Amino acid sequence: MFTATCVAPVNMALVKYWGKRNEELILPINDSISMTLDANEMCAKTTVAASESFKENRMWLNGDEQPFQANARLQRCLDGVQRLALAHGGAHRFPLSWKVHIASHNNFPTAAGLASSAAGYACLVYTLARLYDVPLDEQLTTIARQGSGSACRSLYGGFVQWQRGSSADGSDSIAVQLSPATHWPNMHMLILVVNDARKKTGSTSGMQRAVETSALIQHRATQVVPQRSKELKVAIEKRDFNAFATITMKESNQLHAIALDTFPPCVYMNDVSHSIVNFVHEYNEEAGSLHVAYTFDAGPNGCLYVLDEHVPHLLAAIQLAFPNDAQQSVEYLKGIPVPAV
Ligand code: 2P0
Repeated sequence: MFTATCVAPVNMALVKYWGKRNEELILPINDSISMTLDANEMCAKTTVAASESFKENRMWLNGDEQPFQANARLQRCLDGVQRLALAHGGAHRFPLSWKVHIASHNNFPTAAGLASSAAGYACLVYTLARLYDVPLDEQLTTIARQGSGSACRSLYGGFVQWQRGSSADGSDSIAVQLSPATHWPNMHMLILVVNDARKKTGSTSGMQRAVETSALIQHRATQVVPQRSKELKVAIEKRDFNAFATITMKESNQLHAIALDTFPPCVYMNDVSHSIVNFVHEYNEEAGSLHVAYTFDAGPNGCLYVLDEHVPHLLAAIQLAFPNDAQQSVEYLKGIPVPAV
């Protein structure tokens, strides 16, 4: 038996991926940019074993067996990595025909809008690549993308761009690292878990419905995102927190505006999410400049970006604004330093 075990962290989008131009190949309608968390914090951990004695491919997620054959994305990731292995001269240690058993665990809520599929599929594809001796390069990101779009960004640390690409086969829809986490070492993320229940409308169906029904989404993809992506890359390069924060918050707001413009609408943020938004704007107003930025994915949980020097003051203000005895609301709060690579 041969085995490989890897961990992959979640990434949080700054410029959001929302909408596909090809559902099967998972090709997006716009570029997206994200920041990857420390691999020791919110992550997926996957072990893959290959053995001559296994009768069929099997997969367990958080201890529960998942139907393998019925999961086209899972099958596509396995086929994709095996194809790359063949292109690199075949799996060197054992025949590619051997079946695999895959066990994956998330150390955070699954499908609560906390990028669990991003970490999960990135981890699966990377672990398969290790097992079959396939190198991490842009081709591997195209396989992770076919597991879950945002997964291609979790193959790299730091700041990462998923390029939309223009080819019909998706070969140029790849993730590239813009800069490693060490480029902006005092950048922190705080995750505010408002609700860790499984979300009602998943991202895949939410964005599909948006492409079909939103009058605003094409304007966003063609007129807004290209400019914002350019500006955010410059902000990251210059470590310009003010520009970074402005673009990030506007991106979050536009994602949720598109979700509401979808018919029937997708409502991901709740009252607590909106009070976090208000809190951040009031906090920045009092600070006299932008000290903190929020972003919300397809769920109610908030992600705050803040520089190291402002973390203690911000944490104290959050605890005052969302006191422990008032919640249900903010159940869990964790500072996640960006790792040194
Ligand atoms: C993102 N999200 O850029 C955006 C922002 C959620 C909001 O990527 O259908 O789970 O598997 O490609 O990757 C969530 O979508 O969707 C997502 P599929 P995915 O991070």
